[in-house]
Amino acid sequence: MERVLITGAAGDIGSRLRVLLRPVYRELVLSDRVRPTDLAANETFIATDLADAAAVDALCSGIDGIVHLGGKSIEGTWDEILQSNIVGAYNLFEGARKAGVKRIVFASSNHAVGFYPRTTTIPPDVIPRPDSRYGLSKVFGEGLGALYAYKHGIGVTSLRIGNVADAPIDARRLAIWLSPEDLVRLIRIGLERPGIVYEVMYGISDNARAWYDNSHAVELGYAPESRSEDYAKKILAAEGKDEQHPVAAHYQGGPFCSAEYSADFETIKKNN
Ligand code: 15L
Repeated sequence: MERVLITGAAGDIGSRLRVLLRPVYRELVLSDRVRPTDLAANETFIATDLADAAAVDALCSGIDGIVHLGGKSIEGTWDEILQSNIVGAYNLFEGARKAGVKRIVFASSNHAVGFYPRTTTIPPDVIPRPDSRYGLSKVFGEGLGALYAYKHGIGVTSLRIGNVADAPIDARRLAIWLSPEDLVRLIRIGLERPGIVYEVMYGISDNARAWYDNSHAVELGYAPESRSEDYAKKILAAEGKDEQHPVAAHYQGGPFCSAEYSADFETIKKNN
């Protein structure tokens, strides 16, 4: 991997990642709508709207590996999600195929499977249960990954990312927190590990309260070094006593599950 493209490079995760990946790869090509103000000598910025297929084709030219963070990172209207995350991801995989890109790491999300209860521990091969239009777009992206891996030979890794931050910010995030340094470890497996065809890993650190069975990631060489439990005492002591929506409290996706909720929760809970 010499030239690595990061889409969504000016976003929260992208900004942290650039700093950590700069010393690892010879050149980082960064794309976003807004130009970062602090470009390093080995970073090139190309402003790109991911919904513009021709622009994405040009962006992918000469690239060895892609970290696809671009698009909307929270819930949005159908039109926003459609353009940014569905059309955008399709254009990206198509651009990569045409340009002969070898590897893609796709930033999926815990919200692709957000409707699993917090009382369950899920492996990567569960049936998707998206909790939002945003989560649904991540299921689509994972599907694209499998299609382009098996049909076109791009080595693809989908990372179902929990929450990337310097430290977990609340009780829910004690289960799903991912430190930026551990994110880099996962990305490097996706970009560099020999033999990757299509893999799904959970993007979490070494979290004692995790809702995910990430043993497959460990088999692939993941050795996380951050532990959310180190922050648990402080977080739980500071956690507000505010009443949580029962749907948000029950499911892993939290407030993404309770937003716009209109089902009969008690009946669903009883039958499933
Ligand atoms: C995500 O997928 C979002 O991108 C991020 O903003 C957080 O909301 C995170 O999930 C989460 O579940 O905490």
